[in-house]
Amino acid sequence: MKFAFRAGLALAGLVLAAAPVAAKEYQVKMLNKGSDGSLMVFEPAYLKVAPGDSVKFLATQKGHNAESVPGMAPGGAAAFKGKIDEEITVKFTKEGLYGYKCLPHVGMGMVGLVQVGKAANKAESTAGAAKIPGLGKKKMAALLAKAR
Ligand SMILES: [Cu+2]
Repeated sequence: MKFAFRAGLALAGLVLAAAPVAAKEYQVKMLNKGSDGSLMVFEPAYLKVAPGDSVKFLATQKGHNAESVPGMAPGGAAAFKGKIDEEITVKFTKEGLYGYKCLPHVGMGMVGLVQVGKAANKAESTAGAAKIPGLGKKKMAALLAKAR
């Protein structure tokens, strides 16, 4: 019995070791106040992930959503749009940059950027970011500067 259990564990270990690199799930908090004191933020606002990874947007504080910024995604990637206070998980399969925003607070700078693999669509994303209103535009430009 004991031996069978150990053998089972060893087998499970082998299966895990043989599997391809497992896709990861990252978390982004939607906050009224970030850890640096700035108001209305996604944290972390910039994330670099691998194709196949997911990001879960957590309604850590109330009154926010996460949705794609038009023009800020690689060609063929589906747009996403969470409702207010809705926790959505987005799986990113196509390489490139994905800009997103909180609809009520985009003008206050509540934007974020996910880089999936290489930043191949940086020029297009920069054009899309230029149409973001208010402080969101400035914040997104700073996030895009991290993408290379
Ligand atoms: Cu918000």
